[in-house]
Amino acid sequence: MTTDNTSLKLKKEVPQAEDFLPILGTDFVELYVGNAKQAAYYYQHAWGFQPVAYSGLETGRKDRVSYVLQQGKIRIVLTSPMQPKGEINEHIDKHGDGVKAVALWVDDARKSYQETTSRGAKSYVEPYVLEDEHGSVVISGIHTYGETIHLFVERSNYTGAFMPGYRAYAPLAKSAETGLKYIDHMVGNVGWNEMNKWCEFYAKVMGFAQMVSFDDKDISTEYTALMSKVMSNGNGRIKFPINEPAEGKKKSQIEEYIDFYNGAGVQHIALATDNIIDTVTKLRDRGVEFLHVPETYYEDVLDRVGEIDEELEPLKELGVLVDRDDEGYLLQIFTKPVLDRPTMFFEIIQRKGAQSFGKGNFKALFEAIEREQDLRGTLQ
Ligand code: TYF
Ligand code: FE
Repeated sequence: MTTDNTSLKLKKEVPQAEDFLPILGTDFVELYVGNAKQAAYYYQHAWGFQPVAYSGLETGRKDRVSYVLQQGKIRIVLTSPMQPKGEINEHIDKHGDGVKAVALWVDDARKSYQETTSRGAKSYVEPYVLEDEHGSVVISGIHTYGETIHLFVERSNYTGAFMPGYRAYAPLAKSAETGLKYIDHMVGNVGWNEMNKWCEFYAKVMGFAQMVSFDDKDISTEYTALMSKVMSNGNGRIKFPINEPAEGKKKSQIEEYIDFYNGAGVQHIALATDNIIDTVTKLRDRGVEFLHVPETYYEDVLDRVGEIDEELEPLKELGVLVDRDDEGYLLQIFTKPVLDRPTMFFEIIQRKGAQSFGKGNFKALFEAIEREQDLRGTLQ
């Protein structure tokens, strides 16, 4: 007879089915924007991203321009059209500035394409090879929610700065980094009753597993509600929460997003730091706007989360939220939308053991978002 404990242990030791889509990490996030030159300035001087590479007229590319920026392991690509019509113009026309591609770093872009399309993924681009004197990069791509895509990027044979077709980008002035290290998670907003469909897509087509699920009872305020499930890949490096709106007295933030983005898309990108007070102080000094949390949040926060390493005063001053789970605690804060449309925003997160998403903060956070919606007149 085995006890419950041993059977649990045994279960863990049974080898898992092989991961058919091993992912090494996020390779880059590409935004389609109206004016890449000025967006690059914003991400460099407000956020502390560093210039990496450039592609445009000077590199022989006449239809589009791209700036590649990096901070820690976070790489962003800002792309604008240089001609009328075409995919990029249509994307911007419909959505405003927003994330087009979440590119995943893989060992084998051909196999990634084969494994996902054979499981039902819709092809965006078949595998192709780019080459220059620094080697070669293989890229393939599939569609996900809305008009968002996943690219698979294989770069083990490449030693250049970014990719063939790019050259060094050396702007006149640089700004210091703000302590951002890696992408912790990227969240998608999808339409009414579409959350399960997209979670099944990540499970079936990409081999992800569900980490957590929040229903409208977990995530509701007096006025609005939403539902959310977190999908994660085999090695846990990639975490994609998916949100859908839920019925409430007033319009939820997810509906507001879908209205202004004209469909499903990336809602927020969570960037990790190992010193949230320092990072947020720097970002705020450079003009990045964060959601305001009422002082009352801090009256009982330590009763809720227990002892933490940080002093409460600077957290309160900046509006940083704290939550605890059985593995540790986390600190997080959310920017206001970084575009004129109330669509995409960023989260800054510092994990101190906790691997969860701040469930204990949902109410305070969603009330803060509702106050912003109210100012915009979109909380009807
Ligand atoms: O990613 C998360 O789950 C947390 C909380 O619309 C959250 O950052 C969830 C939904 C949402 C905004 C934040
Ligand atoms: Fe988040």
